[in-house]
This record gives sequence, structure tokens and C-alpha cells, in this order.
Amino acid sequence: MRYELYYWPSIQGRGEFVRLALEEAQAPYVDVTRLPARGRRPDMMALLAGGRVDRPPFAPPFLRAGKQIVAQTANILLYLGRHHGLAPKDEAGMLWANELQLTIADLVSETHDSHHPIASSLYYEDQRAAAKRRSADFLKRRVPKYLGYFERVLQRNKSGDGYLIGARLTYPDLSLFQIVAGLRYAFPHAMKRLEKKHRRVVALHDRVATRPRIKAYLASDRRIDFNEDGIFRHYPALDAKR
Ligand SMILES: N[C@@H](CCC(=O)N[C@@H](CS)C(=O)NCC(=O)O)C(=O)O
Repeated sequence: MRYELYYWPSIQGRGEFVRLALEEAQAPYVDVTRLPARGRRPDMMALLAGGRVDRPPFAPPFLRAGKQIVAQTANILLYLGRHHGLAPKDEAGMLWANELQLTIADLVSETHDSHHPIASSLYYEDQRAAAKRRSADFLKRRVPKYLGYFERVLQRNKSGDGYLIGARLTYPDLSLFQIVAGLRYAFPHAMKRLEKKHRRVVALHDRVATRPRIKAYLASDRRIDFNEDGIFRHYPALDAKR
């Protein structure tokens, strides 16, 4: 079976967490809206409009697996993790992986709100002052709280060899890699300081980056560059001072 990933074509966004899992699993997939010739973005809109499916997704990303459509990033990853050996098999472990992923989802939402604190429908330029206040708090309190939490999780996982769960890579590891990469892009000055206090998180990022399939993916044109339309945006005014 070939999966179909539906996501916006020009950003990493939340779709990237799914792409990383598909790439690590070497699962056959098409990134539907990025197909050059067919340009099937209207199909994504039709599926979102819901007329043709019984269980319509609310928002991208969503994954078509045969007849099934799975939406919500953490839910898609739970599905892929279980089918491709990227999740623990026992129930407690599976719930733990999901718990970590949902915490990452919260951090992703807060990252979005750091540049769009008032409304997603407004331009960043229309909410600059609020974004500045929100980002200052995000960098001072929220990012350290999240990274500190993942640092503790890594420390507590005695069998971990540097991974979040057990002795092997699972999908939240891939997502935490993306968090570090994204925060580095968006807030380079703040991250320079924060990384010193979160060595295990940074080591996990580095380790994931050198996994052969991830390394090949990152060097390929399937990996979209970070940009100022995605979740992780580099607006120098929002970063910490040098
Ligand atoms: N909780 C959902 C959020 C999905 C979401 O916000 N998708 C964005 C793109 S990253 C979108 O297009 N949202 C449209 C909307 O919320 O109206 C997830 O984690 O997948």
C-alpha cells in the first residue's frame, strides 16, 4: 500500500512530523499536494470539505491509508508508529509515546502563537506588538519548561541509550528532533543559551539527524526549507537579544 499524505505544499508545518516518520519507516508515500504534474491540492480541499467522506478531517495533515483517512498529527503518528515499528507494542508504552507526542503538539501550538498571538487569520505584521510580548514569555518560561521536561524524560529512561522511550528510537524522538531544528531556526540567539542547559535533548537531535534515512531525507528536495509561512518562523524581533 502507498500512503497519501495531505498537507500544505510549501511548508514543513505539522506535516513534517508525519514526513519524518514516513521517511524513517521507509514507508511508500506520496506527498499529494506536492506532486508536480497532477497538482492535486483541490483534492485536499474536497476531502476537507467533507462531502465525499464519512469521517472528514478537520485540518491537514491527514493520511490516507487505503480506505482509511487518519487526521490529527499525534493520531497519524500513533498509527504509523504501530504499523512500522516506531512505537512500543505494549499498551503502557503506546500511551506513553502518545502522551509525549501530545505534549509536543502543545509546544507546536504555543510556537505558532508566539508569532500569531491574536489570530491565525491576521498577518504577523498586524499583531507584532502582541507577538513580541508573547514570544518573550514563550522563550523565558514556556520553552525552558518544555525542554526541561524532555531533558528529565531522557534522564529517567535508564534503558534509553539517549532515546525517550526504551532502548530504541520511537516516533516522539523524531518529533523532538524537529522541535530542536525548528526552534534553532526561529530563535537562534535564545536557543544558543537554552541548548547549554538541555544537553540530552540536543544530543537526541544530533543522533536523529545522523540516522541514515533521516540524513538522506534532510539532504533531499523532499525536505522543504524552513520559511516564514510555517510554524517555526524567524522574525529577529521576536528572538532573544544576542
Ligand atoms: N491539532 C491538529 C492541528 C491541525 C492544524 O492546525 N493544521 C493547520 C496547518 S499546520 C491548518 O491548516 N489548520 C486549518 C485550521 O485550523 O483552520 C494537528 O495536530 O494535526
